Amino acid sequence: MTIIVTGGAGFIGSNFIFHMLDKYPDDRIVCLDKLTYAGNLSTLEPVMDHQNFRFVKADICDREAVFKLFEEEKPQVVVNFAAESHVDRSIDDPGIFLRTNILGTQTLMDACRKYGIVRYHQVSTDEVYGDLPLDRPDLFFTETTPIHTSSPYSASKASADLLVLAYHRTYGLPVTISRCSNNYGPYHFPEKLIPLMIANCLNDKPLPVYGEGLNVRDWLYVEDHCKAIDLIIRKGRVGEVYNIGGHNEMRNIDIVKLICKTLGKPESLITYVADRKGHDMRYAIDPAKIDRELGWKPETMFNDGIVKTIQWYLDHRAWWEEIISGEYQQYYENMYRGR
Ligand code: NAD
Ligand code: TDX
Repeated sequence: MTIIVTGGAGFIGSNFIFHMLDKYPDDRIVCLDKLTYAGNLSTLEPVMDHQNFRFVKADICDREAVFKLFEEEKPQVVVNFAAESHVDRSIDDPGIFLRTNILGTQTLMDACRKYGIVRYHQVSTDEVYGDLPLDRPDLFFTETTPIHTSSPYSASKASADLLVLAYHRTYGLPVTISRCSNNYGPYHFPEKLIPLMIANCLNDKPLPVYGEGLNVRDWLYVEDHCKAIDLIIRKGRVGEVYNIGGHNEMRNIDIVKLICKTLGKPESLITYVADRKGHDMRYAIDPAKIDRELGWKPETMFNDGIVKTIQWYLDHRAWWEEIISGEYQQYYENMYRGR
């Protein structure tokens, strides 16, 4: 089987490629990635020479390049991870989010229609459901929770989801969608909460917590997300949406304190900064459907996963230090200056 994985030089896509090549060494994986600021070819170094792996640098919005690749590879499965993924950047400049996340999805599905595939899988997010109040811990997102987005990022992901379902209904494209909660683990780009706090702690820099740090996210170890997608593309029902989450809700401030404690750094590094505009309060996934239909359950508990993750950042300093030098430095200055 040939699988095109878009966005495979990013955080979750790269972990997915490692998982797939390890588990199914006879399947061919073709990674299509534009290598934006968030894509890193060095991440894929361990598999670059794998005989069943090919990397192609291209934009998912580039119709000609995408169609050419489909013509060459005739994939059976497409898994679309490629996206602009950082909420703060979408608040700053929404345009590229609409282009990549919506029009890129359309381009990929048009290629799927033209060349024929067995499955198109859209990697979506729990953020399409909006947020839940802190005082209603009994409420969770299910697959039938109405779409109710807050940021340009989540609006672009929700738009793509609707387009995917429309291509299924209108053209009969065999699609599935997964909506996962916050991931953490190796190769997480250091602009996101957990890797940013680890990197800043290690450099004895202030730890910028938005608002009061009371917002809740439902954290899942990245490998568990990859295993869930693997199951969905093989056994999931066409036309269906599957929520993925670990029932592991944590307040931001508690995560930051845990990172300080694990690294032996003082909590005095914590700095409360201006809140994110439109900041979602709480995300919480009900993963009952994927458990019931596909037998998926998270395997890594947060206490183990966070220790493994911190250790990974300690062991791979060169990977993230290169990222936070250069262009990223300018982003950091702009995002956090005077906040
Ligand atoms: P990431 O930002 O780490 O990686 C995105 C990758 O997509 C990068 O390699 C980048 O170069 C590539 N890319 C961006 N624009 C492209 C384009 N136009 N053409 C081709 N490639 C392009 O993102 P991530 O955290 O790995 O997220 C992957 C997917 O999972 C996204 O669709 C995101 O919405 C979704 N998701 C992420 C999380 C999370 O916690 N990180 C949770 C749920 C869902
Ligand atoms: O410096 C920070 N300080 C801070 O308090 C950063 C970067 C974040 N935060 C807060 C904002 C959020 O409440 O931490 C929480 C997590 O923030 P992010 O890591 O930016 O993730 P989030 O906004 O929850 O979105 C993530 O999960 C869903 C991914 O980036 C999305 O791609 C995914 O869809």
